[in-house]
Amino acid sequence: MNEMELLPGPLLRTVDSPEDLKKLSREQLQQLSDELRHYIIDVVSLHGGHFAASLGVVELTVALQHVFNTPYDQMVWDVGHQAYGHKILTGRRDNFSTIRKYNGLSGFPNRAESVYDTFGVGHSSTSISAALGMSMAAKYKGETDRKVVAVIGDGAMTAGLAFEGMNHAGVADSDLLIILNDNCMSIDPNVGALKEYLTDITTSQTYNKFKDDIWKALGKLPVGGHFSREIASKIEHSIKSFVNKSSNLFEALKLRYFGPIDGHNLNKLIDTLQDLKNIPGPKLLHIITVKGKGYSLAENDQTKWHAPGLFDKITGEIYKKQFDTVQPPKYQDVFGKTIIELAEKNPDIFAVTPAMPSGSSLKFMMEEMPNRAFDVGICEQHAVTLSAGMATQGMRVFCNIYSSFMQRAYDQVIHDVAIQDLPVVFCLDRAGLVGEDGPTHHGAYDIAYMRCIPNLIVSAPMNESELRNLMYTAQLKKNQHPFVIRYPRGEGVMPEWKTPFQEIEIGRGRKLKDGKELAILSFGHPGNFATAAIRQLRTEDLDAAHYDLRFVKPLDEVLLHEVFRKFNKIITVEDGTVLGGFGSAILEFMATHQYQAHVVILGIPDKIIEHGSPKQLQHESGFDADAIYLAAKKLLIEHPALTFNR
Ligand SMILES: Cc1ncc(C[n+]2csc(CCOP(=O)(O)OP(=O)(O)O)c2C)c(N)n1
Repeated sequence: MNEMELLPGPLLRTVDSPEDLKKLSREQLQQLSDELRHYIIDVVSLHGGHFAASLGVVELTVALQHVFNTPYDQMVWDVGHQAYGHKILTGRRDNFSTIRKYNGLSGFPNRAESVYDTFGVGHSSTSISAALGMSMAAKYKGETDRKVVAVIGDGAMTAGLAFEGMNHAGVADSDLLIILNDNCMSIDPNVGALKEYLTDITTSQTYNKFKDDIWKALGKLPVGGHFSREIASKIEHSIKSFVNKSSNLFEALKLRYFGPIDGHNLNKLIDTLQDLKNIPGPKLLHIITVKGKGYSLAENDQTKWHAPGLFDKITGEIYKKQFDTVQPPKYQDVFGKTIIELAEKNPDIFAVTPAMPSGSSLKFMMEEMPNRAFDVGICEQHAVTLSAGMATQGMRVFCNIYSSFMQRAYDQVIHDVAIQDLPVVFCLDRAGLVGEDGPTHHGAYDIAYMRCIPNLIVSAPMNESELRNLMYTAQLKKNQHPFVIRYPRGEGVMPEWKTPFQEIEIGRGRKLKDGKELAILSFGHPGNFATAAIRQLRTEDLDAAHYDLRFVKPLDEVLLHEVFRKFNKIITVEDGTVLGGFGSAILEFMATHQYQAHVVILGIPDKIIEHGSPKQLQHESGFDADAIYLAAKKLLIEHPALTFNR
């Protein structure tokens, strides 16, 4: 299929807003669900994006929009990677194929994009707290008819934040409906005791009897009628008589529990939501769905089809980029293979990931060494403190967390690791601008937020070999401090990446090239952009030196004295915020030692960088090879008087 054939089905074409689907019959709503599913398959196969999660909530999306009065009623999608159907039904059908593209629709709900996107998301497990906040505000304002719904997956439910929200919701006396979309999957199979509990509820006969009895009780009441507090309390009483309160986790948290029901049965969903809409107080509906529903390949390999990239929807072939030459591996795979090599030699090595075994490539070690590598669920805070606990016992834990998700665990890094100076190794994946996932996922702040913490070593490799050597160095017995290694999403630069391990002296940078007119100081992968810019400058007989600092903490002061004695025009390059990052560290050094120089700091500017391809965003931010080249030319042209060497 091609772009020209990309047409929504006949009924979907008539739905410009949720108003339009309110009028449809049950049969038409079923047809609409089918067309919605096909449209998502068509568009994602041609344009890419998150896939399986949206297919799993097609019926729920249609039912919610049919039953609730959005945008007055507030609907909060957790994570938001499953909200493609929501976007299509809420006025974004015709530009849906721009999703995740530069200047196109965001891949996640976004308040700036639509009134139907009630809360900006991307990171998981915020929906219950956000929805509760909306519900409490509505109550305070006297908007007693305003309904608030949070839709959260079983993966997102594993996070502490979700429990904090429920803990409050249970006593807040607000009209909040939490829908637990249980498909047993996170990106990888979901993990933990909660997952087992949910499976028990779904399969146990006691709970199924409980469920049937509730529905019977509800069946006696007028469907769609308005329940008074009195009737609601009768329902509650009948629920309590069926189930010992403390035997249901959600009931124990004072949320009325309903379900589990089949989340693909549209009629059942609509009837249930209509009933629940009129039951006051905090409540949770447990629905069972299949991630990837309706596209059998996705149903059968849900991790692969979480976000498969472009594919042929008929054959299911996922297109790979075609290259003429051997390509370098991804940094993540270098991490995944290297950690096994190191763990084979060092029995103290453990590894932890909060719900990203595939994304981080820790899955290789989890397969080979299941008792030394763990997925702990979407629990970044726990991952950090767990690693700290292990470190107290002499273990050397590689705690692999995406840079933006590490923001969740900042206190744990300071309180549990840094203050106690425990030698945990933090591998911050997806550092820098991640591209299509956009602002919620950019790893923009870690250089700034890590370098201000005492005891931390903060490093970034410029290529695969450097990543291996930093990992090797971090686990050496003599290096007993917390050690951060940050690296970007995607390919490095060395097809021959499997180099022999070499220790890197901590805080030691390297001079990659001498030069005359100016010095470029880089940190991490953007050093490769500097190399390209220097090549370009050379064609114009301009000679720039290049230093790869490797560590932003501790800084290589010996090297920096050399730089500042020789050059008074300096460009710093990093793929992090320019506020408080690598460039700032260089300025601090310059001020402390009273050097004078023109320093241009290139990195992520102090604004929200939206989504697009990494190349587009690096260009927009102004730290790609072109930007470095232009900054160098400008420095030389604007300050010719300073073109002397000291
Ligand atoms: C704080 C945080 N950590 C990790 C992720 C990466 N992530 C995105 S979706 C997802 C799985 C969510 O599973 P679930 O909530 O069950 O939704 P499903 O995809 O199964 O519909 C994960 C781990 C994230 N978005 N936010």
